[in-house]
Amino acid sequence: SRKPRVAVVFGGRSSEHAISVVTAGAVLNAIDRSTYDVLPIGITTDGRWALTADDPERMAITDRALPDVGRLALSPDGTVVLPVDPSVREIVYSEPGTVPKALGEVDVVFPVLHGPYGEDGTLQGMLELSGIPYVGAGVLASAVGQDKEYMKRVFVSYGLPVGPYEVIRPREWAADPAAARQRIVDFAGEHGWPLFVKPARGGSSVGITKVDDPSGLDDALAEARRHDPKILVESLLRGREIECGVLELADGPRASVPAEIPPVTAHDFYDFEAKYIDSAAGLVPAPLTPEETARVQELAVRAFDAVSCEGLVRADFFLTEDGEFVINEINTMPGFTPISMYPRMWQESGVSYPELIDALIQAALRRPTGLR
Ligand code: G1L
Repeated sequence: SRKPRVAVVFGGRSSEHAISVVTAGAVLNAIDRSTYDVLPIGITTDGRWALTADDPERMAITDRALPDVGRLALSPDGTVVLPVDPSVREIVYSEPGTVPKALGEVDVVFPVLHGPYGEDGTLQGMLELSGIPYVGAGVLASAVGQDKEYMKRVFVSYGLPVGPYEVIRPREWAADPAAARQRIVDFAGEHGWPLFVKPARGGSSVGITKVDDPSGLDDALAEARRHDPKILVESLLRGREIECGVLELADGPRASVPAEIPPVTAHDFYDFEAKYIDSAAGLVPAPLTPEETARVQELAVRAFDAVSCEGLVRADFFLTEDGEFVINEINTMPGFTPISMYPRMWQESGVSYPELIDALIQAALRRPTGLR
């Protein structure tokens, strides 16, 4: 029988467009071509979908520039939209907000997209409506995974330990910003400074400020509000940063060997460049006792189940000075180049990068469309 056709969808209207292109290049490089037919579909920064050349070399960072879909969809002289995969007869380059017909000819979508319209459940909803299976979290888990407030509420209701936090909703801010600000000052009075002020939604670390005392609060709130009208405030949890990967196998979700992110000196916290680019800094496996390892693995699988994740999740924890794990967040689309933490944790657990890609596609193909 013919090979399943996998559409790798990447790029998109995100500030992390280039990271997505680089990641998709790594996936195209590693995916087993004797098992799968592959269709690379890039989304330009203005939201057009294009069938791009299956050419991972053009998707890497070079000394001249970061890769982007706009250029990939053009022939090397920059003029013509590239010829499509010969087996696809129909249109490839679509208007913003529409989907190329090429998607109708795929068996499974492998989304490699960051943030809004990519990992927030909207793409997943479009694929549900189209009846096309896809790798990774579904609509609800994707949306919960993009909202730090609801993520915590779900964790709490499933008995997972979370740190102290406060939310400022858009309407509260509009009605009385001074009262909202005072609520944060009172929170700090109870839990101590510094605070982290974050946009409540959106996956990356943009718009996050560490605030050491009340004098920095107004700027931090303004900065977070540039990215999201809903704000989340957390107190600093002192302790070690431990991550654990979860992968859905045929017999259920399994936890990887955990990793430790060493404290960073150059940055105030592990920012998004560090997260995606220099993740080689993480220690795999984390130096933990067997009991600590078992505990964090149990909590990671519980977080996967709490949010009804599918396929994979990276769960991020603090190991506090009194030896307790506190869950910070989950990521339904973690950094995914071969040197990113999630693939490295699985490598250390005996699952290579190509095997990981295969396991994720198999999980997507096993799963029924519709309610599950
Ligand atoms: F499809 C998977 F496997 F679920 C998947 C897709 C995308 C895992 C991880 C990612 N990661 C990314 O797309 C990104 C973090 C590179 C966003 Cl740009």
